[in-house]
Amino acid sequence: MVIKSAEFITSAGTVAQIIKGKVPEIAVVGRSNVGKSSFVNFMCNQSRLAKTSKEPGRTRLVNYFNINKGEFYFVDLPGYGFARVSDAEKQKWGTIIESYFKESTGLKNVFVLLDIRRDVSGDDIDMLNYLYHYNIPFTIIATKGDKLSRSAGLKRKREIANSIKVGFDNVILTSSLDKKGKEDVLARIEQILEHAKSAPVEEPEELFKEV
Ligand SMILES: Nc1nc2c(ncn2[C@@H]2O[C@H](COP(=O)(O)OP(=O)(O)OP(=O)(O)O)[C@@H](O)[C@H]2O)c(=O)[nH]1
Ligand SMILES: [Mg+2]
Repeated sequence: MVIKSAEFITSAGTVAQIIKGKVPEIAVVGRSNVGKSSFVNFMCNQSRLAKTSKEPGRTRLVNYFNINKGEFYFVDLPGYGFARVSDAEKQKWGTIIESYFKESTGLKNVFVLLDIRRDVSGDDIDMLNYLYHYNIPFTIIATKGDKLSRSAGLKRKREIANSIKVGFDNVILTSSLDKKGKEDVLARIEQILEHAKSAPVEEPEELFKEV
């Protein structure tokens, strides 16, 4: 898998604007400031495709990026768990994230980004529980690997894997700054897209039917 081209398509801020198509989508979620937009740029070999910021809360809409002219879409979502926004605003972002999960017809996998230095938060656990509950496949990506030495990074990777009860190899360690981990992520994307081709398409109504 090689990312040859990446273009911004559109932003969605309302349910009606969420793309309901057949192109496979890989969504990127995580706490505000964890490095979602930087991750998209890093993976796409671009510096300003997705807007990034030192201030948490930069991304407020669902942003779609077309990878390799329709091979798949990266979907950069607003962050959660940012303390300094009002409850009303938090609710609005929560709503758009949830709307995305419910309305998207192309979603194949959710990349859940976790800061390598931080303990997994209640919001992260809520997100993982949500994905489990609705049977949405996900991938754990640890970000900002450059902030720790190699050995400290591996130790934290193990702690994160243990705390969310996934295998050590199921956490992909990356650094958008040092451009590390790209091959591992690309291999994962290839796997996801291969699987999407062979798996039957599930209707979202079925996916979200309460059991
Ligand atoms: N050291 C380091 N800093 C990073 C890395 N990735 C992102 N950052 C920094 O983290 C901050 C937040 O990055 P963003 O990519 O905007 O984070 P985000 O998750 O999209 O944030 P929201 O859109 O606000 O939810 C910026 O200052 C980035 O430069 C990384 O791999 N290493
Ligand atoms: Mg962002």
